[in-house]
Amino acid sequence: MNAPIRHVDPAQPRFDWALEEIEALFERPFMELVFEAAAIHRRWFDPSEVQLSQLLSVKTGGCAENCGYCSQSQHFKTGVAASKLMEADTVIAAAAEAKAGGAQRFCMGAAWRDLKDRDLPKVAAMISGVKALGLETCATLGMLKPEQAQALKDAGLDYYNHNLDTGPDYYDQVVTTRTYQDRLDTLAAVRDAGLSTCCGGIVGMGETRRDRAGLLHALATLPAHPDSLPINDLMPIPGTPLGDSEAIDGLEFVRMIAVARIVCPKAVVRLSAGREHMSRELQALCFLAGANSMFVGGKLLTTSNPDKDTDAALMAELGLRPMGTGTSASAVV
Ligand code: SAM
Ligand code: DTB
Ligand code: SF4
Repeated sequence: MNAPIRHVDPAQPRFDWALEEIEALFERPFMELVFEAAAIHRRWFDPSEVQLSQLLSVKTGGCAENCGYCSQSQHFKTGVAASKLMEADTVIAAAAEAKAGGAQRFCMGAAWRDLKDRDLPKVAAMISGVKALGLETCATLGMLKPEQAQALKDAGLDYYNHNLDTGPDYYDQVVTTRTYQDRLDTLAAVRDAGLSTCCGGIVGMGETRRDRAGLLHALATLPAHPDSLPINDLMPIPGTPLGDSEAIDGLEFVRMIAVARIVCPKAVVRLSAGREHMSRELQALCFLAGANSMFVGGKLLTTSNPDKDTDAALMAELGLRPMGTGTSASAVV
């Protein structure tokens, strides 16, 4: 007797991806890949909706880590001056401005290797204040201990961003002051505290397609897929080891978005850093291939991002609107 045919729904999340399967997705004919990603996108999301986050660097520069892409590492001369942790009131005022500009989530970033307990009260005050404005809250503060993750949750934190950055085999070419396992441990603490996870990486750092597949494999085989999955195109920073990296081909970037959408079908995939250098057409292809989030406001952490009017025009032209509002982009952004 023949074995029964198993109908596998490609839109259902899977956690048993093999690296080779993900590599095979990258190898698919471009049009087929984008079509499949777009179809999966439509199974879980309204494809006209885009989630809008805004960043603020609440503690800039002087970081002890040596991430080869980063303007804020104390190991490299990048011209970014180190500053102290901002006052909570100043951060809350910036968040109110971001909300008025159309942001839905406010993400506070600190150039720290890890969160120190002495900074927790001030960070908790920022989070509570931003949450009280009616914004979703996100923070990215480096490594966390389980009890710190819980304290952030108690303060009103919704999301914690902690990226795996690249595939495990390429990781030590990018950073040597921490391990992949360190990142995975913090992500476990974040999940265990009941926080939503924001986890992705960077492309355009000289990695191979296999490394890019390796990053998506690591993400898709986590105990829970990231809720938000940022794909950053490297913002090359003069003075860093990766400052002269060759830019990734635009269509290869779209493949990265499409494969992310397929392997983590329910994640909100963010077209993150690097939009400043992308044409409208390339961004449109990314949204078609399953991206449904972006950073708004003219600045990321230390580098620039398209301004409010440019993004409002882009969203209007593409018929996109802020997620969950049912309102046209021009009315909100
Ligand atoms: N220090 C914390 C950490 O590394 O987890 C939080 C801030 S860090 C700047 C957040 C993330 O921004 C990094 O993990 C990296 O993925 C991304 N990033 C940093 N510099 C970048 C660059 N030049 N281009 C693209 N993405 C970048
Ligand atoms: C993420 O994945 N990208 C954001 C956020 N998480 C913290 C940061 C992008 C930083 C780009 C370089 C800069 O502005 O310094
Ligand atoms: Fe520090 Fe984060 Fe920059 Fe790495 S990416 S040097 S941990 S601020």
